[in-house]
Amino acid sequence: MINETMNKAFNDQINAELYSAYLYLSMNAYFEEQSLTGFANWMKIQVQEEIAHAMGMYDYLNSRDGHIVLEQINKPECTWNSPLEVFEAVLAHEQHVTSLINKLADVAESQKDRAAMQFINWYIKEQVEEEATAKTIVDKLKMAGNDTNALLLLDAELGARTFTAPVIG
Ligand code: OFO
Repeated sequence: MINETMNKAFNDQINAELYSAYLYLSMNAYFEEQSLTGFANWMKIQVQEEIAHAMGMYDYLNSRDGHIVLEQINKPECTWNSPLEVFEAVLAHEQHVTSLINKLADVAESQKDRAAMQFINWYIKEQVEEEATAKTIVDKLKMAGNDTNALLLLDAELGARTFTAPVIG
């Protein structure tokens, strides 16, 4: 059975992952409105990824005989001035999530919960990928600058993204 401190830390992170899904859904709406369907597709898949991250912890907490408490999800940002601004916000958000996952790992360590430490390792690795992906898109958007053709090429590239359910843990 998981202890109360660890249980609470997982519940908080489930909320943070669901907030990430909500934020990316808001970004999906922004791109849909701009008719940048490839960027919109990328965001929709990111929503699915974040829900999978939340559900990974949800299932884990249940498997450890924990107690799930679902809190209110905050309203996400909904206005941006450019695709670059959106992806700079994605990168900043993922850096923030990395710090949250590191704090979750600190709790597991302080509670000497070795099983949780091992489980959280998957998320630590995932955050490296999350930040790297966002950074690559930020860099490409900077390269594209005001070139509409370059933007549409990137839109086509992001439109090819598909969802594969992650195997967590
Ligand atoms: Fe769940 O990794 Fe992004 O936020």
